[in-house]
Amino acid sequence: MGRQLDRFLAEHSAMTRRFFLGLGAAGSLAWARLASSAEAGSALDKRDPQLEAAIAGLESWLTVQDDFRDVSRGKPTPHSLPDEKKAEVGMTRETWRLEVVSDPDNPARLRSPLTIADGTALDFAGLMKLAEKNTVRFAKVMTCLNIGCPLGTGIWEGVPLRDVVWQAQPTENLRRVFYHGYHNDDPAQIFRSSLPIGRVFEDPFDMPPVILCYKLNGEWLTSERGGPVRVVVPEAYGFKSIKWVQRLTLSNIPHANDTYAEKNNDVDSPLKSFAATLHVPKEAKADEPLAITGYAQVGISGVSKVQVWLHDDSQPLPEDDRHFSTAPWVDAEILSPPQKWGGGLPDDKLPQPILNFDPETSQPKQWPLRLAKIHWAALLPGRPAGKYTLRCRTIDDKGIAQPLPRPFRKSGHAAIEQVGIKIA
Ligand SMILES: Nc1nc2c(c(=O)[nH]1)N[C@H]1C(S)=C(S)[C@@H](COP(=O)(O)O)O[C@H]1N2
Ligand SMILES: [Mo]
Repeated sequence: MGRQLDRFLAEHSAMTRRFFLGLGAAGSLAWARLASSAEAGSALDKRDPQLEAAIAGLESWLTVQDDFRDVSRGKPTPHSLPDEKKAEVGMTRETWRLEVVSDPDNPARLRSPLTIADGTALDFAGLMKLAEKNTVRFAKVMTCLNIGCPLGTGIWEGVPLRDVVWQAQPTENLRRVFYHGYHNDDPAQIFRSSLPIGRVFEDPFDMPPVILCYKLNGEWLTSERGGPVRVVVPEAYGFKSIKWVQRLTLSNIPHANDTYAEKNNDVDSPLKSFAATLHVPKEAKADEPLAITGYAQVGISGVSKVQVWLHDDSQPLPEDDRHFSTAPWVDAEILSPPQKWGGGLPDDKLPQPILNFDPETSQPKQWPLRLAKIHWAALLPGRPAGKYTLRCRTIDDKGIAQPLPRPFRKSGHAAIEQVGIKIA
């Protein structure tokens, strides 16, 4: 709250002053108190100690590479292969090769395909050459469409995928790119994803580019995270971010052909916003306030609010209201960017520059930062003994409450979380 308030006051001091002065004597006193407390950086920040303790216990904003949850197919999973085997099959920086070829079934016209057979495939040194000209970093939460909760948050670093696509010199009949990684040389184990080529060539709005990623939180991408090189698609669920990538196929196919589509997944669905709890007192004392914390995934539609609602289970639920839109929700506090980033960064220093971060201050230019994560906290007034259900939800930047605007499960998790609380 401190830094957020400082920044707010710096940006809006004239307006804020006018507002409080407009309220007369009481207003100008309030202004004076607000301004001096912002300078002192505290007075207004006094939170309930119980809530402060819950906030202090929150997970770090960035996740250490090894602490990401792993979602990898393959028998055996490619990252579990012995080092010699990894070297043999191109899963090390020394032996990695990326081919860029035309789709024989729906050919795109390429002047200069990159193939292992011709000795023209891209190697890691070639990728680093491209990185000298154009290195991209962005913050992103990796979330599996099927699991729903984030697997980890990182600063992903790489080269725009388009820089490599252009090396193949496509000239015509290119509508889609599909790509896969090492799969134990067994076609049945190929896990493929795809993108419209327009998304690769151009970045809509303030989205970062699709990248060939080789670093995470400033360190080489580990084998488990998909190293030496994986694709990372900023606004997509995890299945678009193919690990151990070895081949791009440029195609004239006009529709998605992702492996993930086979299990009824909506493969064109971008990341949704949703809230979840982290700390909830499962058993509490009557009439004592309840300290609650949680996180929210910030999807492409942003997050303008996080709200909570504690419902007495002995009372009826709102009628004909599947998404509880008429319930008495209250706003939680969205916490400012963290004081410490975590994620195993040396000296906790972010690598620079990062897209959508201010290089001077190392702070995100927008908060809540899209495609990443925020934390929130709420202190709910005490309640009489009984059984209760706590629910939380996000409101996006357009004012649309979770689980809308896209409530279907197979386009990604957005269901409203509910947690039981017993008050005795
Ligand atoms: N080659 C390959 N890439 C893959 C997968 C896979 O099984 N094989 N799983 C995908 C899925 S479904 C998800 S959710 C993410 C998970 O990334 P993580 O294991 O780094 O957390 O990787 C994606 N990339
Ligand atoms: Mo996934």
